[in-house]
Amino acid sequence: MKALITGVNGFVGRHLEDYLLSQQIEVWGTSRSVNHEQDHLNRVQLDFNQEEAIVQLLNTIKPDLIFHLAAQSSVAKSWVQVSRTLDANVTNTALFYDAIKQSEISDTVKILSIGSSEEYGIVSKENIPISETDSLNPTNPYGISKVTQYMLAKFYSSLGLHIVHVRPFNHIGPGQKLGFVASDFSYQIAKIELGLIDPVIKVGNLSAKRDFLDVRDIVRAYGQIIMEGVSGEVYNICSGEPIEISTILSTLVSLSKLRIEVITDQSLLRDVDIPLYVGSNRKIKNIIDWKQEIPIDRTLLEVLNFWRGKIQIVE
Ligand code: A2R
Ligand code: GDD
Repeated sequence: MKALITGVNGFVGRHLEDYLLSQQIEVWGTSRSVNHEQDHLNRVQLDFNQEEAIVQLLNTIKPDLIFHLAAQSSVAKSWVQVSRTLDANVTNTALFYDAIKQSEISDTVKILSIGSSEEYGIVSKENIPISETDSLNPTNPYGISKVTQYMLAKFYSSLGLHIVHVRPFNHIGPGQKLGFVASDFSYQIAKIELGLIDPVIKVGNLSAKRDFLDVRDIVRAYGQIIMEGVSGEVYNICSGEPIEISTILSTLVSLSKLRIEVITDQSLLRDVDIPLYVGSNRKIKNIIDWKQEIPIDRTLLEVLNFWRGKIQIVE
């Protein structure tokens, strides 16, 4: 069995590659820029606007599975990069599906489309935990792009491609970039521990509640749902448990033995920040044998240790 991951060098892509390799699946991965040091990792260069080249690539590799991860992944960035977010997440996805349709694998390949809990946007209290049938009211360009990706998944599915759409809720873990809450807090704590900055941590909205999973639990679900999910259908991937952002902060601070002052950085506050996202995972559990395995406290320690190691190497 062969898999192709777009955006393989990103946070989730690397964890997904590890998981698939552990399942004896051959993995190929695309990036907009590939250097020769990565050749042994089956990396291939891919520009989404080069349709002919993508068709050729698919005809050469002939993957059985395609995980389409490549995207502008930051909600915060999407407020200031609206058209870039739509280009990366919507236009590129349509171009990619067109190329798949023209390739020799169009009848056989199984595709996973990555959406987001941000597709739900404003949710009324009686709809908590959020189910896949709840209405979609996105409140930011990222959420809009992911709803559109969902529409594209349904559209191309109706044209004959096998595409399953997933809505992962927040996922964190070692290797995540800055710009996401657990990494942003851990990075600052690691710098404070080394005396590189004053013992003051800058934060955004601490009152929001999110449904967090470890990225390794998420990619395990991806690996199974691509095989078992129904084309054109959508599946939440979530824990079902809300955690307040203030708890993420206090857990990380408690893992460090330091006294740290917390201040709100106005630039980290968003115009709209949904107060509560918590999902129902009933639908996915009906289809695959999956449950959360990694407790979030363990993930947070690993994220902090990741930044501790990285800062020591860099500074
Ligand atoms: O091409 P690279 O190697 O720079 O990979 C990046 C790729 N990417 C893009 N590809 C095409 N056109 C773009 N405008 C574009 N912007 C980014 O997607 C990047 O490494 C990869 C995504 O990696 P991360 O930003 O680390 O996102 P993460 O957390 O791995 O998210 C994976 C998927 C995305 O669909 C998210 O929206 C969703 O999971 O949460
Ligand atoms: N990034 C960040 N940095 N967020 C902060 C901070 C901070 O310093 N302080 C508080 N927050 C709050 C945000 O306002 C938001 O309510 C919450 O922490 C989570 O923010 P992010 O980690 O940036 O994630 P996100 O929820 O916006 O988006 C992530 O989850 C989506 C699924 O729900 C991303 O991984 C998306 O790609 C993913 O689709």
